[in-house]
Amino acid sequence: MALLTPDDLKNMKNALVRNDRLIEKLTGTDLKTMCADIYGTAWRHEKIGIIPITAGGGIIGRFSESLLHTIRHFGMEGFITEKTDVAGYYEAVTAGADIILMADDYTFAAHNIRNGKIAHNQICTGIVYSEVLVRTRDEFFKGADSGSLNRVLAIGIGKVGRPALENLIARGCDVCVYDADPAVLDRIVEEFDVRRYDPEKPQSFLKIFEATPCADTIREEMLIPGAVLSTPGIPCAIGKEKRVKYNVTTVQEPLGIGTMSMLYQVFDKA
Ligand code: NAI
Ligand code: 1J1
Ligand code: MG
Repeated sequence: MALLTPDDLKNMKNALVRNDRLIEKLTGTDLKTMCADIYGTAWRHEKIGIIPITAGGGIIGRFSESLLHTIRHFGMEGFITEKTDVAGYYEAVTAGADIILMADDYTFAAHNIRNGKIAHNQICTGIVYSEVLVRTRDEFFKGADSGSLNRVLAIGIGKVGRPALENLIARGCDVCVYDADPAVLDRIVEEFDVRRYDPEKPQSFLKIFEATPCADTIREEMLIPGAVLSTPGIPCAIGKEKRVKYNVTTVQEPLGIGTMSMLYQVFDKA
């Protein structure tokens, strides 16, 4: 798995504000309201304990701080433990945390220790970024061919892309899939009722989901001008030049959006 670097998190505060506004512009609700609606849950002043974890690649600079910033930005309460790992876990629970956030190199989890619910970052990230496309209002694409409104191109069907694909299908989208690994692509078209993107017969889209660790995965021929790209992938799937040329609206942020999706998944039902 591609791990975040401190550099990826440098501008996350601005990115969070910008993307929250953008989500509201596209879907009509802000990120928090959208997450509450996806999972049917509500925040009831649960306290969130963030535990820095030293296992594997170790502490990532700005990681815990970015999580704390995210929850406070959205008006929630939390703290970062002084100790790490198991000592940090003990500290979080004894200090009254209701929900634990912690990540090693394989799993970033949110665990609600009151109701037992647990959430996985890759799954919740796929769900929330795909849901932005599902919820983007038709009016946003003024004058677009209405046949394109339900079609989504999904690029990178890995641990984030798969739950995104499942969500897009469950939400009734007509999905075209692409992955650089032919074995992955074969498996996906076998398992799901989706079409394979054929680079030899290019098709263009108004809605694109992307979750790969590569830059520049969006080819010009994939884009209808005015397209919306919802992508958790780092680095960004599209460069500035193409973004401007095709007037692409891009939802992308390195950590906070997925984290909000995890928290709402583990909150109690509304
Ligand atoms: P993964 O390795 O499980 O899946 C990536 C998939 O993309 C693979 O199937 C791979 O074959 C495919 N791929 C690679 N290069 C490609 C290319 N050039 N064109 C098309 N497909 C290509 O990775 P995972 O866990 O799904 O993460 C994907 C990305 O999302 C990573 O960059 C990760 O850092 C990022 N991420 C971002 C989060 C956020 O909140 N913004 C949260 C979690 C992950
Ligand atoms: C490691 C997180 C690795 C990622 C969202 O506690 C710490 O500082 C480290 N152990 C955190 N996972 O980078 C994933 C999570 C995007 N990428
Ligand atoms: Mg995110």
